[in-house]
Amino acid sequence: MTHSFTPADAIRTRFSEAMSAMYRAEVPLYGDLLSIVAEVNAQVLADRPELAAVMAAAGELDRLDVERHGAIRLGSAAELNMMRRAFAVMGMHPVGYYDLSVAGVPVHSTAFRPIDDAALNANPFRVFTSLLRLELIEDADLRAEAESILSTRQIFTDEAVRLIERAEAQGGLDEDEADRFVAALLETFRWHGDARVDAATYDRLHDAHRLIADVVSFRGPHINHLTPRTLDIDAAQAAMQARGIAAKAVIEGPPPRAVPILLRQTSFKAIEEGVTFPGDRQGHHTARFGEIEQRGAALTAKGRALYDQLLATARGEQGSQGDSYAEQLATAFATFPDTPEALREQELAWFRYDLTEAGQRLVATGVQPAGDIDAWLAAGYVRAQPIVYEDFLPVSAAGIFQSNLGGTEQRSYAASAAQAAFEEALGDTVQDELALYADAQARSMQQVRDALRGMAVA
Ligand code: OOG
Ligand code: NI
Repeated sequence: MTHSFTPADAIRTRFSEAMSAMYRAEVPLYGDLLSIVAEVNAQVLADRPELAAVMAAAGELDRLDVERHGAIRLGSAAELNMMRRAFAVMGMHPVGYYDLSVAGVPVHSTAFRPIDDAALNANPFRVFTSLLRLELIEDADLRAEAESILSTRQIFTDEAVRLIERAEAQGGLDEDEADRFVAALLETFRWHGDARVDAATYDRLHDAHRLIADVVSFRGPHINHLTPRTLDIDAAQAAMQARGIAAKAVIEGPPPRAVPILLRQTSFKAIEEGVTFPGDRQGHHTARFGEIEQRGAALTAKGRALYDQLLATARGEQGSQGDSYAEQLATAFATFPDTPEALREQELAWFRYDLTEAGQRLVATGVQPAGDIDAWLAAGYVRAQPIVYEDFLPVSAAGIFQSNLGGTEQRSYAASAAQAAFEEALGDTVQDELALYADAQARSMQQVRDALRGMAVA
């Protein structure tokens, strides 16, 4: 028997579209964010044809309109384990380990996302996935109670589990199975307003930490935001404010730059939702919010160390001379090189290499140019574009968690990364994002060398 399986990229796209339609219906603000981001992006591409050309050449223009990331928070190892298997059906794999306990949030996290170039360009849908760390709840009784509540929760429908198992056994899903899988898995991400715990339990969990109530009280890990990617977050934020949408005052991440790096994000407090507790008691809960982001160059370990150092400087000096945070950030980052050439020469960012038109013409002549990549760049046969950062930033994520938990509360936990425990729950290791970028860069260099060296020496 021959199978014709639906490509994982196609299942991921269907799922992200279904999620987007669901979230638009559940959180009206999300529709506003999409239209503002679409307008800003169209304007940026119209104003900057050179950027449009670069993105088109890199295959990145098409993905922009569909590009989203979401976030969920899980309650147990078993949930995380099954979630890994569900995402694998869609070609999404765990990348990176984020310890948020340092920021007073009792979770640790990974990002499920596609990893190879073609899959990223097809649809880079990612889900920041956090696991509650019950061991960080100090009150032993409350900890035991939360654990027991979660032990009886089933966040996946039987149909979803059946189709995950079938995909693993067969090596894929046919068209009909893929559609049923998407519909079944969507149930896990939906908002369920009927709490599994009574109002008094909710209050106790909430007093321990709002996030604990959010994870433990409900039937599933409702998707808490779905973020479109803008090419100009300052313009998008101004457009939001002009429409009266309350954005966070601060854009998380690096300051505005000529060559954007990493990730800049801002979030919007979204909705307070009605909750029905057993016995029909009514209450409310704030879980879901809006967020937009701008993505820039992925940094090498050296670039990232410089970024972390400058960010710490800016945060440490905040308010010291009456300057705003934006000013502190701009001052601190003045020393971070801001041209593609400097970022490449100083090995601060990762680059993808390809042939220019002159390089392609040279290949057609069959004449091999002397030297290596640097010489070919100088001669105009090859160009280097920064590789887009596909991951997250723990300091930004913590800021976003904090602002959307609805308060100024700060808890502190003894900082303790627990990657081994996380991976044990996951049932897999997380991939190292730096190794993925290094591979992408090395592959592109090899392709360029293969193209230019398979010929007679000039
Ligand atoms: C996740 C927050 C992290 C981001 O963009 O950094 C995140 C959460 O609030 O569950 O999505
Ligand atoms: Ni986010």
